[in-house]
Amino acid sequence: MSSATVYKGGSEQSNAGIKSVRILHTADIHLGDANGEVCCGTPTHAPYYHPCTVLHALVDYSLQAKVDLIIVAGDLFDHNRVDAATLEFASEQLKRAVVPVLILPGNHDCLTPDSVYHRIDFSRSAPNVSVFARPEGQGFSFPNLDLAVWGKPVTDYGGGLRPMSGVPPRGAERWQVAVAHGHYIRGSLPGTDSYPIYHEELVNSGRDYVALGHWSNFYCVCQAPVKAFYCGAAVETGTCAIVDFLANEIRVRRHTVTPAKIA
Ligand SMILES: [Mn+2]
Repeated sequence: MSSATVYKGGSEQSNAGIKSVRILHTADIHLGDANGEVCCGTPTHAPYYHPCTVLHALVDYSLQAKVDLIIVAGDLFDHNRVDAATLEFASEQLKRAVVPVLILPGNHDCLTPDSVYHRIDFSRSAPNVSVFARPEGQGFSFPNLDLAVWGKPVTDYGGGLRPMSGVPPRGAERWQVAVAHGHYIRGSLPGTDSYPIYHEELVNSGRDYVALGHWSNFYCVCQAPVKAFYCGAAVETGTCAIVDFLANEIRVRRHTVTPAKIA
């Protein structure tokens, strides 16, 4: 795929046979929210997008852009009490994406005993969807993409969890990705933010790309040796990140979908 790919800085010959991989990285869609009071109490932009139209538009774009994998970096759902119709809608849309979809529970849809993720059985309704369900963190391997993704779900509302602690060493796959939902912190300011993701944890993660969620805006927090990006809260900005894993580099770009707005 990606016939437009231009390999720079290396001989094409030596790159022959290395398949490029494209990921759509989204977060903070907040399905089930009807009030616009999303993203940790921060006032949203007005007008804002209806979460359902955002998910629909993201899936449309994933098909158009021919992505290989979709990562939802937290807060797909606005809360753990979303109704059955919302769950059904989520399944329908994610199934429509066809490619694998990985969902990380965030602080809104955290993996508590009454979590929304215990009420939805994607294995029946959308078999291409998987949820990070192990509190200590979990890896998914995609041998056909030569890529693996590790993520640790948010498991409570307390804010003490460190989403990027305990990342295991790199696996055998060429591309190593992590996904985390929380606040990026540069330097050491303990206790100032909930779900802290420290700069050093990113740098030392051994990953090639870290897909972050929780912040409103598309934002690069680390370029080297690890690329770590917030994709933006989809329900507020309509943005997602398109990540291309090429032979010699990883390219990240912002894409904005244009769902219908609510006045
Ligand atoms: Mn959040």
